[in-house]
Amino acid sequence: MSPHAIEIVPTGANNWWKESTIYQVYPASFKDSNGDGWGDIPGVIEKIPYLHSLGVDVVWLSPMYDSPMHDMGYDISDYEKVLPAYGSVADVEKLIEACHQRGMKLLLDLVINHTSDQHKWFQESRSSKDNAKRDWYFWRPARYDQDGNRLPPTNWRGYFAGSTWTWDEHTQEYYLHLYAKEQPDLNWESAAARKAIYDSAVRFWLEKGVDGFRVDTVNKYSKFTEFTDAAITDPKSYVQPAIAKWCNGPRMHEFLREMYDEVLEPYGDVVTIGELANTPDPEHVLKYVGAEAKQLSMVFHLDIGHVGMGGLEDKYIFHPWQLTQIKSIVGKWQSFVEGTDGWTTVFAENHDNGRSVSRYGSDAPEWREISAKMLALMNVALTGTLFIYQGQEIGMINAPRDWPIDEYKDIEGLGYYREAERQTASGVDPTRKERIMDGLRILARDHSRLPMQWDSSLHAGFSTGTPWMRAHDLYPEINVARQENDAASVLSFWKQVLALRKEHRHLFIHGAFEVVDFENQQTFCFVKSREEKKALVALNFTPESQPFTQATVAGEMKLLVSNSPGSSLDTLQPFEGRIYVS
Ligand code: TEU
Repeated sequence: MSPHAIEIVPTGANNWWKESTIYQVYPASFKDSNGDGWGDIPGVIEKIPYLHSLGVDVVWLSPMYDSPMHDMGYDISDYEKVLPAYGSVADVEKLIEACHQRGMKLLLDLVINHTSDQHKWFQESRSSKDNAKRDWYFWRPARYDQDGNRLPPTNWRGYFAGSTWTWDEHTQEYYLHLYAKEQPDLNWESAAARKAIYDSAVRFWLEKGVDGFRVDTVNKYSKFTEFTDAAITDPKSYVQPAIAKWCNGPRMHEFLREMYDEVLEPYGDVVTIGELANTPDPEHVLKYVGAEAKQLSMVFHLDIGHVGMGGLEDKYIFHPWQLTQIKSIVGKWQSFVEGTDGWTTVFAENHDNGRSVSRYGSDAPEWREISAKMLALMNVALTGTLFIYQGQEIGMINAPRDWPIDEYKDIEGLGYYREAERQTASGVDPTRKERIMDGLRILARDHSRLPMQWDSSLHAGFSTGTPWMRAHDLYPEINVARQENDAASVLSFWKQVLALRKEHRHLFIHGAFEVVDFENQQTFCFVKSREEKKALVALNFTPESQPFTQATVAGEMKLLVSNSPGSSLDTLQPFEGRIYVS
């Protein structure tokens, strides 16, 4: 049995995935085995022993399917084929075996709200209005204004800026895409389309032995198909934020239950982690993740990633945040499962967000390691399934602030930047271009997509070729090789605290959460409790010493771990984190 074997604590349903530590691999940037500048599956296989030594139980592999890569693989042209730069289906089967032989598991990314416009389904659908697959996507006629100018069917603004509709000259209709025009939305109202999705995207890989899926944009498959205009909230623009028009639509739970009953359940305890947007009501979330709902195992609540962001139309305008915002978000999604048959997730980073040290700690040279350890303590002490993103375990940070926009590759951030360039150039919003650039330096998805930093050799040991994206300038200082044998490193600290999380799983994975001293804007203290056991977690989110307001309580408990050993009981050092137990 693997040393990381997941012994289930009897709390509610015994599911293997509740106590797992899941590590997200972004294949393009993880490890390039053949020197073409792109990460690949053989490179992931090569690093499975490293992940196993870290204490990882499950690997979540972001999309590796064939794709034109407009959205880095979230635009899939063939669910049953692997992007040639990443390898082959046989390579994925070898990866599954490499995980399973170590008692680990492998999850894939399930992207079934949309396909690539190069998928054969869309190519058929767009070929003619009477094609059998025409209704596998959303096609609608144009509207016209009083001057006869053609307009899209609705005024909806997409996630990547611009309209959610693109005109098709050949069949003289618009098609819907919430994301890029190269990502047409599948019409889940079509039973034939759903069956094809289930067979090609889900069953094909379950038959290969995958253990579950992270489910992309999980609550957007059922649209409000009346396709009415969104309210005008941005008078400077024709297109308007319209997220409520496509999130949690009328058949959403029906579709997910159908997929569970017909596709997933026959394969046993297949785990599904939904990416759930725009669903602030915990009661509604329980309708997705309650065991009795038989839809999803758990979901990512994206709120933590939104700290510091503007609204949908201003996602990349940075807003200074207060620690109480983080306390509220963490507390909400820690507590909503208590006393229910639901489950929750813990994460601080993923491929869609800036690095947590840069966003919530400090990436200043003197603070980046200590704040990385402080954030590690927060993550390992929280209830739910824990997710770590590649590089988080060594304290990777955002790209240097002086990198120009040319170093940013992500379609979403570049969409916002180009739109801001136009608005600034036209005088509509003279400062928007600079404000968006400032926001991208903190919030851009690119920051999590720089090559993984393995060692101090050229390109951080990621590739012997020229990486598709520039490696961080600090890779000689921040890399796995430099940290693996350093007991004081961020990597060593993560290994230590992941083991403590398993040792004290009753409290850390299953315990009830309660924040204390909520109004304190410098320190975040919370209690985890289960039966007679209790843990007190104290986190200083500032680069200054702060009074430890819970010192009296802590004095009655045993210090389990600190990132600043030897500090005095009543004062938290800069970015100090401590966990006490009793
Ligand atoms: O992201 C979805 C996504 O980020 C938005 O729908 C999110 O809800 C919004 O930005 C508010 O935070 C997934 C993938 O993670 C992302 O990489 C893809 O670009 C996107 O879907 C399209 O597949």
